Amino acid sequence: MCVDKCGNGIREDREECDDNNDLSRDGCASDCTVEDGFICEQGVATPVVLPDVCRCDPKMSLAEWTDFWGTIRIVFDSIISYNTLNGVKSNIPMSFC
Ligand SMILES: [Ca+2]
Ligand SMILES: [Ca+2]
Repeated sequence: MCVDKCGNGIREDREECDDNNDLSRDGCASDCTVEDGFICEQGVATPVVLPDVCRCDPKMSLAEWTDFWGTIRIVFDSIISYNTLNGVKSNIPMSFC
């Protein structure tokens, strides 16, 4: 018998996501709905179906020039990680979304 089960890592009919656990606040809630501020993608690697991967979906709220030297200020509505030419400057867990 085949029964939809939230948390089994396989996205089934009525599930928006399934990240292979029954925890909330990690992007995919315990009822298999996508949580605010996250987007989830199904991790498909043929022929194996992997659990969904959920990550922050930060929205940029402001970008402006701050001076004549080419400095810009960019503001997001959540904590993000970002890269520069020197490498990753911040890598905040997505639970801070
Ligand atoms: Ca499932
Ligand atoms: Ca979860």
